[in-house]
Amino acid sequence: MTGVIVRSLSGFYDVDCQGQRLRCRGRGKLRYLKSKPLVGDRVNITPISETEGALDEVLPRLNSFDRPAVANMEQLVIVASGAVPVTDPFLIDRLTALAVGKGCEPVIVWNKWDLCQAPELSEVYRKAGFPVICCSAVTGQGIEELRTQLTGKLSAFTGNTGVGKSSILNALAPDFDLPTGEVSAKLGRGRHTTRHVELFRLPGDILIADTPGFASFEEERSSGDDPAELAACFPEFRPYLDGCRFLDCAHVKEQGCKLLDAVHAGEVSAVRHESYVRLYQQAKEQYRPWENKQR
Ligand SMILES: Nc1nc2c(ncn2[C@@H]2O[C@H](COP(=O)(O)OP(=O)(O)OP(=O)(O)O)[C@@H](O)[C@H]2O)c(=O)[nH]1
Ligand SMILES: [Mg+2]
Ligand SMILES: [Zn+2]
Repeated sequence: MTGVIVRSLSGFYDVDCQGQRLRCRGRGKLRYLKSKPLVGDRVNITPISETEGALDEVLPRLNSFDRPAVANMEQLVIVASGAVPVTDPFLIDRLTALAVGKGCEPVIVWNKWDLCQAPELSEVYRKAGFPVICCSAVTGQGIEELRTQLTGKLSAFTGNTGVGKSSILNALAPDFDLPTGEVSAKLGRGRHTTRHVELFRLPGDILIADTPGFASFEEERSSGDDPAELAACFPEFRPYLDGCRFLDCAHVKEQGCKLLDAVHAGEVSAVRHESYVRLYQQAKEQYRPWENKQR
């Protein structure tokens, strides 16, 4: 039987096979795999009883992420908030670049619209070409628009802790009643309420993973990818990447850079370019081509 891993718990995997859920133990040979099976992995299993099975094989992946730890994502739904905890645009830019680099479509969701609206920033991402949905898990605004965006796809929520990922899932499917946590206004950040990754099936062919959020103080390491490939992970930069004076232009501060011209002319967002420069510098420091890191 073929199914999808919906949850992983110390050595066991809950696998959804067309709506039937089986708890599977990984077979011995899985231990020799280089990477652990992840939520979202398509797997072959052998049923042992009505509720149990053995995980035989992980099928080839479309992509995989370390954080959130998921595989085969068609969409990465980046949940942001203008209210506490305020999302740093740099986090959004890092996640969009990560997703695009892995062939996964980023979607930006501005939640807590009832508390704080962020029209300028949402416009930045709309102009960059990403779907942007402004919503509120409390009033229900934008939730149906999000449902349409999720239909027919395998997606994962990500974003900083306390932005409302689990609350949005509850708004999409009120019978889930997932735990959500108060954001501590004093600290300006929430504790992680969601502690494991779990994939949920919703009516209308929606598969969506809830994941633990990022703490606002975390400085994430870059993925070790080639810095020269980073600019193309900002889709709106692509029309400007070929005409620079120098063939090896880093598009950071070089003379005759077409991308910088576009930033100065207001055609490309300066916020997005600043994030690019920061990510480029991190990637340059951490690039280790001789380690031949696997994606
Ligand atoms: N006013 C308002 N509050 C919201 C909204 N969405 C979530 N909240 C509140 O924000 C707090 C955090 O929500 P969670 O859903 O637990 O956030 P999370 O992103 O799942 O957090 P982690 O699981 O820790 O990553 C809760 O107190 C929610 O009630 C919203 O749209 N408007
Ligand atoms: Mg949560
Ligand atoms: Zn350039």
